[in-house]
Amino acid sequence: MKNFLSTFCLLGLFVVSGWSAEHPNIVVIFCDDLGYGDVSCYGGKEIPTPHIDSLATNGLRFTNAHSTSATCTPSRYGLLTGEYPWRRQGTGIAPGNAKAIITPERVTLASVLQKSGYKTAAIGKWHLGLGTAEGVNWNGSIKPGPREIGFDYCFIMPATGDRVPCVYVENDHIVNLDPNDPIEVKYNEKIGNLPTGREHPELLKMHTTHGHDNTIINGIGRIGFMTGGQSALWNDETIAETLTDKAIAFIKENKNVPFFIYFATHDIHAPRVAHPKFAGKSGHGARGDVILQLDDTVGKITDTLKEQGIFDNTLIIFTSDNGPIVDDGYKDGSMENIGNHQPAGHLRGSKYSKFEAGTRVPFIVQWSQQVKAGVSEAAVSQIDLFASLASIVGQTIPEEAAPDSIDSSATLIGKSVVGRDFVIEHGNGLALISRNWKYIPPNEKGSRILAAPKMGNNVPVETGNLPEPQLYDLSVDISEQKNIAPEKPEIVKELNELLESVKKSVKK
Ligand code: NG6
Ligand code: CA
Repeated sequence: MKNFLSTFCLLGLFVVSGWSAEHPNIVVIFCDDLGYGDVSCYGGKEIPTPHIDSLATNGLRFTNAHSTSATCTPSRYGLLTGEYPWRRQGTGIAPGNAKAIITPERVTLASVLQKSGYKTAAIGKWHLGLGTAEGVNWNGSIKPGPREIGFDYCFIMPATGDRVPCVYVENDHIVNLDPNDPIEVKYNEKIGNLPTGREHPELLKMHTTHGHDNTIINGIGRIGFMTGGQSALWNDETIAETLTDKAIAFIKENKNVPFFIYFATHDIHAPRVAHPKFAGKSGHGARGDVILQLDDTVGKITDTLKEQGIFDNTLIIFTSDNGPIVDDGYKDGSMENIGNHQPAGHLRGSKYSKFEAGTRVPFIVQWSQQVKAGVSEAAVSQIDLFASLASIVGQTIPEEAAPDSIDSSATLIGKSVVGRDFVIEHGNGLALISRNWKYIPPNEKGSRILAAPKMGNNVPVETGNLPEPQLYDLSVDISEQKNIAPEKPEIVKELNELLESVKKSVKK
């Protein structure tokens, strides 16, 4: 990439000063549970998302881009380490008191950019564990965390909005914690006297459909138990605003140096509690309202970059950690008010699934100075952000790091239309896309349907598991309706061998 850029410089195809062309600011806006059909630039007609659409109008919108996994923790693990999460134990959906999953000796996307002179920040949802196997000292210094793996600054929610502790962590301490009211967290048993959703459903302002019946914080039952820390509790209505303000402050403070922000929004994960400015405004329940809120967040970030005069040389990647789900455990009006909104667009499946909706997510690259507006059908995966961003900033990756990440920078910035040879999809097992084919290996034992979470109109989650092999021709059947495995045994064999070889070997 460095050579590639220098060639362009020599040809005089762009003129930039000093380091800036090779050290654009990088902002990864990593949304939570945002589906392929949730935003208007991907065909959604019901919920307007003008700021996100503007990124797409001015940038490169990918139609075959995938998160590493169909749930949050593994997806984030893949993006930050460049290693497929299914290669490593302990990368599944983490409880709020999980130890740090990415340990300090690891090389991460953040540490590589940091080494390249970037000021790096993790702002938003973390969900990759904190502390060691001995536990985490919530009332003291919380380590290891993002700052031990390459982030200069962090302002995070330790796990998810629906998991305790419901507090922000800034660098290594809980924000606004009163030492006289220490916080304690447990997942295996109740701790303290705060009421739980199971014992006191009458205290809930948002009821559950499944799970989420442990400690009640702000009238919402969470996963896990906590006590203490009353002055530190977040306010659900202002999570988006708080995180956005932190990102804006970081941009302003670092406008004169290259910076990297891993900006992991809480929107649009459950519990969905929009700010009063957006509550009830979408006509599609809480899920629609927080999509409006997310769009506003994107507008605020892009406006700040413009005001600071650094928008043109900022590489913005807008994407999601996994596909959509309508009922993920709370009665928030999203199901009843789904109307004609299709969170997954025309794709089959949802979050948790290896059908396309599980990992095929919105993915927009905007970098005015380098990326021409357009649409790319190239197959890309978030697993490659590590090697690609390292390449864009001219940083080599140590041999042992990012074993599954391939430099796709030319494709990501639209200089090439060639995508990956294959994409691995991970959601209750593995699937593979190669060329126009989608292959799902047979699975005798895996559950076909998940009992509780639901897509619109109460459609249960289809994991993608079937006892027989599945093959779909995505070029004519993007909705994965016609299994043509029986008619194409040679393709099934080829793709099965490819998948098995990727599982066995580390590609590099
Ligand atoms: C599930 C939760 C769901 C959500 C998910 C993680 C229950 C019943 N369901 O276990 O609500 O939190 O985990 O979502 O607790 S993710 O986007 O962070 O992966
Ligand atoms: Ca998620």
